Amino acid sequence: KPIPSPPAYPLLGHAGTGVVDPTNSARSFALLRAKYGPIYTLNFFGRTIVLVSSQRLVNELCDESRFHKKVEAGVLEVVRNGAGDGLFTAYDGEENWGIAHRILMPAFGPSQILSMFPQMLDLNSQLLLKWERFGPDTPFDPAEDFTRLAFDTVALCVMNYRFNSFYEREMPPFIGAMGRFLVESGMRVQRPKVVQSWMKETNRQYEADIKLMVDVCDQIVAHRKQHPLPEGQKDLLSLMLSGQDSKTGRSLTDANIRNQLITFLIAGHETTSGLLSFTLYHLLSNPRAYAALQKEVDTVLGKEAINVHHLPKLEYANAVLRESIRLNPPAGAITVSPVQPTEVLGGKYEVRHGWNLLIDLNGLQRDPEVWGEDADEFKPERMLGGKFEQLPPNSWKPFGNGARACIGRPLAWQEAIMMLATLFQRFDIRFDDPGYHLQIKQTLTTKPKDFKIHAIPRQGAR
Ligand code: MNH
Repeated sequence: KPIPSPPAYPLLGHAGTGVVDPTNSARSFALLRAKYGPIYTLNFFGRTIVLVSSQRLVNELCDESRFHKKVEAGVLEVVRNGAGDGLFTAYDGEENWGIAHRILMPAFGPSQILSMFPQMLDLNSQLLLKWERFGPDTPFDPAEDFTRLAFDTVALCVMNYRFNSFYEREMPPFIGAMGRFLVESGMRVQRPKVVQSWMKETNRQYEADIKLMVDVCDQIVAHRKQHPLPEGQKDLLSLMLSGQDSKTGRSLTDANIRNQLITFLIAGHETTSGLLSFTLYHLLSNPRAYAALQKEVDTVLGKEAINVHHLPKLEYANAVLRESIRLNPPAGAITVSPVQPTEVLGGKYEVRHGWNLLIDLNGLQRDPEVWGEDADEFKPERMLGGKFEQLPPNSWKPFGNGARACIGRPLAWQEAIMMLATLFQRFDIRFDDPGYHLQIKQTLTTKPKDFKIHAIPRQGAR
């Protein structure tokens, strides 16, 4: 059966039809799936992309014996201009992916993540102090300070390096360079090569942004070589510098280490900051959930300083994050392709090796067959009391799939739970503009746009 597809131009396909807005693809995909259903195809200059959004079809795409991650001919291939063969942009089966995965994976085990608690708390406190000191009259864009938090956290927890972003008015230069780099990488996917070669200034800026990111990472490595960690202390960077792969006996090359650092600095903060920002938006828009979270925080933390024993008791906070990332997954799509020359999806749609099959996470995580007619509503209760564990397989995939799923998930989750709980312990949060409607800012990932809040210290809070 042919896969549905919007009208296209000859040769160009859907390039130039404007069906996919590279500055808000989540919105474009929402319009397209409303019109063409849970599977449809797009074509850019002869390259085929299939968008898939129902749990029934995505469940097949998550079967790793049939489908693997695909980097080629999509935005990830362009992101390789900066992140090279780092974990996130490594090709399926690329040798350096296996070596780095085996060396670095153990650093993300449960006890390793718990041991990051003091460093996470250090940066968490910097945010709380800042908001407290600016006081209730100052409007904040939470995405900015959550970006500082997440960026400083990944650098401190995995590289023992301090960016000290909370002490600067401007965001760290790495973040600006990275944002421009990701936006331009997204534009390049849809742009013909000749047009690209004319865009001299854009291309110069792109190269300058890559160089800035490379320089920052080289500086982190140089700093470590001058100041080695104390005997017996280890972090992700020391594993990169001296770890040995148990299978091949090989270590990471200098070039690969640089790519991993860029990868961790990018992948490690954009999404976490998006998650926390969307979460505040949903809580402010849903006063019942807001009150339920505040009640849990008052019961579990009360006036105590947060510690590791509080974390597993923050069940409602956990459900709030799960529900927020369901409605607004900061990383909106993942791409796979058949391992065999052809596969048949849903018993009727033939797809071929080499095609890019995009799992539209916004669509998947709002599939009414799974989530019901109120799929678009924010209801943390659907993630509580064992309901999350009983969801149909592969209906909630904000961290990707299988071997290529997110390595930083437990780190991001602990950081987000800590931030949410301590924010609610210390502050009442209010919209700056009570009439605010959610708008999206997209780089490679998404965040709320022009969203501002006030943080009002709570009576009797610590
Ligand atoms: Mn993360 C892969 C989402 C936080 C480092 N991450 C992925 C993928 C998704 C994702 C989706 C799979 C991409 C793909 O299939 O192409 N990541 C998130 C989200 C958050 C997040 C929603 C926070 C919320 N990620 C983090 C943090 C780090 C990190 C924090 C680092 C500390 N992520 C990675 C790396 C990969 C990845 C590295 C690539 C893993 C691999 O392919 O081996």
